[in-house]
Amino acid sequence: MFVIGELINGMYSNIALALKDHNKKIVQTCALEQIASGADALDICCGPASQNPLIDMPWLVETVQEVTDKPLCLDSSNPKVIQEGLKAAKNKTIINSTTADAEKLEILIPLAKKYKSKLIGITISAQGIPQNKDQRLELAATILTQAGEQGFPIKDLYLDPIVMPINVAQNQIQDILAALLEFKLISQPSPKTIIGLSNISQGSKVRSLINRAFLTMAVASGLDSAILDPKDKELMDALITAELVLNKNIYCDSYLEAYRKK
Ligand code: THG
Repeated sequence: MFVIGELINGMYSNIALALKDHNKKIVQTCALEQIASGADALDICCGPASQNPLIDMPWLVETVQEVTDKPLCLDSSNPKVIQEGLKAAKNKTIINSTTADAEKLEILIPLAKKYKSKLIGITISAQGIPQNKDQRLELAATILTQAGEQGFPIKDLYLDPIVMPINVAQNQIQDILAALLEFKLISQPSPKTIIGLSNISQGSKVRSLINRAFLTMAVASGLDSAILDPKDKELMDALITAELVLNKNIYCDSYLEAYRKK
């Protein structure tokens, strides 16, 4: 599982504060803690609090790059913000994200090719977030077709079925798990799959346990990558154990210690 740490996000009050006076230390500590906890890459998102994401995104990228060479997942719905992040990036990058809309695909696929970046395609369109598995598959197919036509390597494409909070869309969670399995079948070679895990528990009271239960199910549905809180130790232990149960890692009594440090 390719783990992308979610904590450098202006949605969190410490990062919002760091963005206000460009406090490097807060961001760099957050980066290093996530990596020490097992993150393979870091999501970078200015969030709604940022007054000037065109400045803040490259500042975050440069600040994080001073302390790590892990890949950076540039998270914005504005392609211009993503482009500023790409320009500043020396580390490998993942564009997060394009929707299935033509105007986004026409900008972001060429950008991903130009910067040799991976690309996340979320199954959202101008019509909004899909309500069931078939709508998710249709949007995934649109993204895959466009990527294929533009010569983007499908192995570098991550499809995201968009996880909905369980307290508002409980009936969709099984569809999301089924979509993860079926995305893999749409094309050969298969695209990769990704989710924003913590979405599922937004607004719920028992957050960590819901995240943990859902992650193990998503792993069983072939999930390749997740944006999550790597500092949640029980979550990371559940992830390692799920991969063990699925025979992706070899068992030994000390498997948690053995695989924690990969
Ligand atoms: N798919 C893709 N990218 C994404 C998401 C996705 N990026 C953003 C998001 N979803 C994943 N990242 C987070 C980060 C934080 C939270 C949820 C998802 C979160 N934050 C607390 C909250 O809102 O309650 C903030 C709490 C606090 O302020 O401390 O839950 O799905 N491709």
